[in-house]
Amino acid sequence: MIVALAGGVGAARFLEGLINVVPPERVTVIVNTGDDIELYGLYISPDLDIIMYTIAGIVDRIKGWGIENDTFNCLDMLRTYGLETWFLLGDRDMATHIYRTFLLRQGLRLSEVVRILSKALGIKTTIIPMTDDRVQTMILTDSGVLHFEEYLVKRKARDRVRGVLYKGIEDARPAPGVIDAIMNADGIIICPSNPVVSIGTILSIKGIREALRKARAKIVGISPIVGGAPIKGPADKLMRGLGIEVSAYGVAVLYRDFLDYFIIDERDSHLIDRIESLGIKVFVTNTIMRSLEDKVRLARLAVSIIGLSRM
Ligand code: FO1
Repeated sequence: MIVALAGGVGAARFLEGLINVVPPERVTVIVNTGDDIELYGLYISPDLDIIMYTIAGIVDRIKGWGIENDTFNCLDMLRTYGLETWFLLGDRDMATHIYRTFLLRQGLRLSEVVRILSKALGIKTTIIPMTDDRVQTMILTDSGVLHFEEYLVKRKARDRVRGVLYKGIEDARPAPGVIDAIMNADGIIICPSNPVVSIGTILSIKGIREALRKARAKIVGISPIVGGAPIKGPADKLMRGLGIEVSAYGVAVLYRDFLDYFIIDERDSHLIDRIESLGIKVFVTNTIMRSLEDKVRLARLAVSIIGLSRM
């Protein structure tokens, strides 16, 4: 089994390549839920949905989130009622949130809900939320403490970042299957996701980082930072705000205690020596994923590095 740690859009793009390189049922994805948010009484889980929709082949490919060809009638009506509608939830996407909330209210755990939704969408890959407990990534700014989605979408990441807080992390435990998957993996991939608020949140759950350190499988990461900037999202602002160097090296430092290999972009080849001085072997390639071929090529490299090319 290949185990991947994942956030949202960047991870989903990579995973699309991965399930073309190895059988989808041989992949387990552990997904960040720190971005989860309640709106209109509905439980919304952006990263889980991005991963599910992408693997199911129904994601809006332009945006990288939401469902393709979705309409926004429900949101328009909510706006008519005077509600805030800064988080763009499509009509079909809304059905996911309604059903998830309905199942959670019946007492099911988030991991059980994900299993039900995945099955309904015909997904063969195992998708597990990092935890069944409520964790919320909060961004400390001069305008106050903001939920990550409020910081990113409502306020367009314009506030200066002073710190990051994982609300609820102390009481959160890994979801069933998370630690087992890591300990029994044949190979582990850290997807090109935000190292602070996607992978960083997963790593903050008690026991996960330790499991990665102890895992017998080789661990390869893919840098989400290329040429000193993130491929997508606000990783640079968050890293800078926390005093972390905004580079593939800065990411490698965050993963240095468990990472064996790191794939960085050609534009960052000048960082090889610095990263390798951390005890991490570096591989250089074009990491930008535009086409399916790009995704497959990157996934094939990751899989071959961890020695699983014949799975
Ligand atoms: N991102 C945006 O930039 N604007 C949106 O209105 C928005 C809505 C949205 C709805 C459902 C969903 O699953 C994701 C959505 N995203 C939106 C993406 C999301 O904000 C982030 O990209 C992730 O949370 C970070 O991984």
